[in-house]
Amino acid sequence: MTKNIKLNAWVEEMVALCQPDKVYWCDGSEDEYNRMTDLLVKKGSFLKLNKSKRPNSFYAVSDPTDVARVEDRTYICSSKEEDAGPTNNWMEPKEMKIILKDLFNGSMRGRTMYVIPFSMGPIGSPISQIGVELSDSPYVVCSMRIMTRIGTKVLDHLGEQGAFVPCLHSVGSPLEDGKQDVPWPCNSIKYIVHFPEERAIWSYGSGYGGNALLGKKCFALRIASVMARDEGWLAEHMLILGITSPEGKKKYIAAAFPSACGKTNLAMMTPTLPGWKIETIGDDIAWMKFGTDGRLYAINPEAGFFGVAPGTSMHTNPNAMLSLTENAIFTNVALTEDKDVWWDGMTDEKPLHLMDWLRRDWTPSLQKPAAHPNARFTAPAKQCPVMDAAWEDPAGVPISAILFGGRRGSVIPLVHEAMDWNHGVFIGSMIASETTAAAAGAVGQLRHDPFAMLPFCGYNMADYFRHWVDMGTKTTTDKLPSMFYVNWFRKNEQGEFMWPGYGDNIRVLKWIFERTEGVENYSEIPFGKIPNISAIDVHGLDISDETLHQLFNVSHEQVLQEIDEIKSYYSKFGKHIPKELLEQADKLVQRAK
Ligand code: O2Y
Ligand code: MN
Repeated sequence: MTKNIKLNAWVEEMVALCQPDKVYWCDGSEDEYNRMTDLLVKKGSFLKLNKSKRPNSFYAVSDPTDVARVEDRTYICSSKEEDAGPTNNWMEPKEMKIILKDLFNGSMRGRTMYVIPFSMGPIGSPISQIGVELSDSPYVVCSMRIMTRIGTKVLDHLGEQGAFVPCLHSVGSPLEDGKQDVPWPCNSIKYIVHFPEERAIWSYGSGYGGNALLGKKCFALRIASVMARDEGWLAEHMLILGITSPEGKKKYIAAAFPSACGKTNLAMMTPTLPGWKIETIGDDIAWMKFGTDGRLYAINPEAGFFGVAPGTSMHTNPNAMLSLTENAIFTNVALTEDKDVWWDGMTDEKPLHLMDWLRRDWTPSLQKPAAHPNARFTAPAKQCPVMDAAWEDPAGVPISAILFGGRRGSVIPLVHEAMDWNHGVFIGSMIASETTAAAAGAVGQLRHDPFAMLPFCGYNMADYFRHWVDMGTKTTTDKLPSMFYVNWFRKNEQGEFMWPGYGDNIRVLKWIFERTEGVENYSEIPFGKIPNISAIDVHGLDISDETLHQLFNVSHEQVLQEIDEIKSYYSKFGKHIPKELLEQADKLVQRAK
């Protein structure tokens, strides 16, 4: 219980609806975490990993039908359909509540309802927000303890009158009439529902990731984007990193990339250029507010990493690997004979025998993946060796540059800089990417993903563009971050990646750093400013001049095609598209002439 009257009343109402056998208020302690993991081990949901290899770490496999965010089951229930916009699923809120109340009615029978008070961001930061998740999943409790700040300290901060976002979650698998539990309970019916005006979240039927850890995508992006619009700040699908030059000058960069485009890798990058240092503030979400000095300050609202495991290795992301050495949870990866974890791409040499994520025997000769492509690690951010000293600073860090990126095999240059803020908003709105396994659905198709927010914007995407345009008027131009579009994924005619990526991306970040210092080492193409070829530091890199030129080459036809693409995309939004963005499209046409 708490002194917060609204919270008590809401919990009481939801208990009456969901009818759990017990209600447990999480205090967030280590002892509680240990009891919860013991319970999960006893239930068969967790397997404790070899403590000499991976201390205090656990292995879970989900139901094979519950492996990723379910975008087609995700709804934004604003009163008016127009306010959800053409990119979101919508239903009238009262109609949706009837469906949900029917589903949640008795959904927790035979289970415990866990009350999880959580803070998104350091407790007490003027940028942070509080939520309370009610869940019947102990897996969610353990994951929320890693991913957010939970427990009594949050309730203490909330006090009697504090506001919170109510987040109701049930796996939708009541245990009545002696029904046996399963290691990963869930329901074939799934609803991930947001009520933006009420600032409430109801999630039913899934126990996985973004569907169930409601602080992350549901609150920190979909609901927070609405709060940010109404209150004049930004809630973004962005990593935040600190970059220090060999001279010791430090800046912070935020970067938006669609799901599974390497945000975690960039956030924790080991630079290949001597003397440069990258430190991590966050790998997925940024909340940004203007400070009294007129600059934009960002916090990472999360406290952990929920990263894609396949492809993560000591080559691709050593700092992520070192973050996972203890106190971690692994979901849908493979299990080694000595009870450690393995996933595709983790080591050059494959283990001789594994149990795959479907609990089947696996040997390399099968020539199929051992882990699910969206298998995840969950680990405390503080374990990352390159966490920035300011990562929990309640004031946030000042942002000098904002990067947009996507997975584009052609057309988009390795890097280009926006001419000004509105042009930056335009290029953010232009992001398109080849799809990956992070969301259920087809892989490898090009989809528009403006600001990497397509699955995460809690209101009409074109109104969200308007909010970005408006944010540019709230301070002086010199205080606004510069904006850039990067593309690490360009391919040559043979279909091979032309840019090495990973630690070599520092070469692009170095140019960006210099541009924020006002170094005039660029030329203009219709898309924007690109580095003079000599301005990309290729020292120690085996890359031909021809490849370097190709990385920036965009034909006239490709520019015209991209303009047609964006104009036809904008037409979906009708009168909601800000005139400033239509002007940017016209300017691009002019520059292309
Ligand atoms: O599959 C999920 O539920 C997780 S998706 C995810 C997790 C961490 C960071 N980003 C994402 C994403 O889809 O953008
Ligand atoms: Mn993400």
